[in-house]
Amino acid sequence: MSDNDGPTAYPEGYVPATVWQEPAALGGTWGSTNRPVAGATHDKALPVGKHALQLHSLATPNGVKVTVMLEELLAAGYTEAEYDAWLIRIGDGDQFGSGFVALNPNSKIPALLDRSVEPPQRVFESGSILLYLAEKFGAFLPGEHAARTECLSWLFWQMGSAPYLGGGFGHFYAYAPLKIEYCIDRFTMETKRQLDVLDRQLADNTYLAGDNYTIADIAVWPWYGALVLNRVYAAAEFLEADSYGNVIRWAKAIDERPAVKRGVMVNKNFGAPQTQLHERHAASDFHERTEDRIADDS
Ligand SMILES: N[C@@H](CCC(=O)N[C@@H](CS)C(=O)NCC(=O)O)C(=O)O
Repeated sequence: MSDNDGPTAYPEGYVPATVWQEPAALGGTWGSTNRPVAGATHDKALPVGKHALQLHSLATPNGVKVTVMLEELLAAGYTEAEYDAWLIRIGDGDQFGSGFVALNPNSKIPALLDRSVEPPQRVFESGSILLYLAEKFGAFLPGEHAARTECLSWLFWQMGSAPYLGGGFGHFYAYAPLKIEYCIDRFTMETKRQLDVLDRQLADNTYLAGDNYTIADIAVWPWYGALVLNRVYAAAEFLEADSYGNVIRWAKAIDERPAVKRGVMVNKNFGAPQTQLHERHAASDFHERTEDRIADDS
């Protein structure tokens, strides 16, 4: 991630005022996107492509969950899962445009519009999008009640746990304008505990919810898989990621899936140029990029 707003002078011995006052600048990476109020800042309609499913997103871990799901659905033969993926540049404030806010009042990627139903259905929150698509297509979510419940438990575990990893550990380890030992210790402790939770579950299970690859894996992998594969926060050594052997085994297996290799590229506007696909409107959009990537990997 980029966009460091530069250092902010935070004096020692801060005592909160009686009523919080908004600072002139927050500082740190992504600090300029934070606001204390919701709602749109400007009028901007969203583009509309030819497919029923319109995704507005960015290839952060939360965005990747949905592009991987859509690519998995297409790979499994669900042709109605064809989609247009439009880039939302959160560093530029695209999430505060009126069209995006109408799709997601929370102003965060990913957001989906399904135009195959009347009226068109908006879906926001990555976990809700995964569940919506799994139910719509009848895929990657077990039908039997106990197995479905186990899958949803891990899906909701991810939605509740990852803010400690991203907003807590990742923020204070990698993005904050100053290193605060207390914050890093607190969230490292929690992140390592979460990795141990996953490691113990994956000791006896091929995938998180058992023998089958489900939306639980699709939700958890972009955060915890990326963490142990050292693709977010450059923290694998700090966290001794290699000690979570079952998580590493699981993360590498999912990383090998062709749909995952495609999904991580969609709406990506950072990293090596051959790994980026800013917008995706057809399966053929990957062709040239993928050839480059394979040539690069060999
Ligand atoms: N719980 C939400 C979190 C989404 C989220 O935090 N998205 C971030 C990028 S990973 C975002 O859009 N940030 C822009 C902002 O905060 O203004 C989900 O899972 O969909």
